[in-house]
Amino acid sequence: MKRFALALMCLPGLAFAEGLTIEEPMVPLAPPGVMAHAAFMQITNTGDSPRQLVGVSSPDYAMAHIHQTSEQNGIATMSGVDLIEIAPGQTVAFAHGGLHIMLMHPKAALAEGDTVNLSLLFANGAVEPVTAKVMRQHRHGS
Ligand SMILES: [Cu+2]
Repeated sequence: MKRFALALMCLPGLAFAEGLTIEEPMVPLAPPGVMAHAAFMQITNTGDSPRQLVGVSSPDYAMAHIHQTSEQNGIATMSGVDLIEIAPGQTVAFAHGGLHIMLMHPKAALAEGDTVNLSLLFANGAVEPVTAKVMRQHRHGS
């Protein structure tokens, strides 16, 4: 998302997001050579006005997008998400099989315990920095 990075630099008085709680940000450890990673977390709007999540960026990857996995006729497909509205008091979960942050082409190999830097961009121009931990995850499917 080069365009996004550029737009950020042009924003005067960049504001950090307030009234948001990010819990359990993590990137499941992927086998070496896998070029697509995912990031998961829970985002809670602890403020009193709705928030619109409109994008994500990461300096650690060539590309980062918000994706939604949905299953149709037993086949999982992913599509891009342009806007996620988070109502006051609402928690939006990014998790396996649903919303996730798609991370493409890591700039360096990641090991367990490493961290991935993410920035969540909101419609009001606020940016929420998130540090996700690379963790081993035992599960079947994805
Ligand atoms: Cu995806």
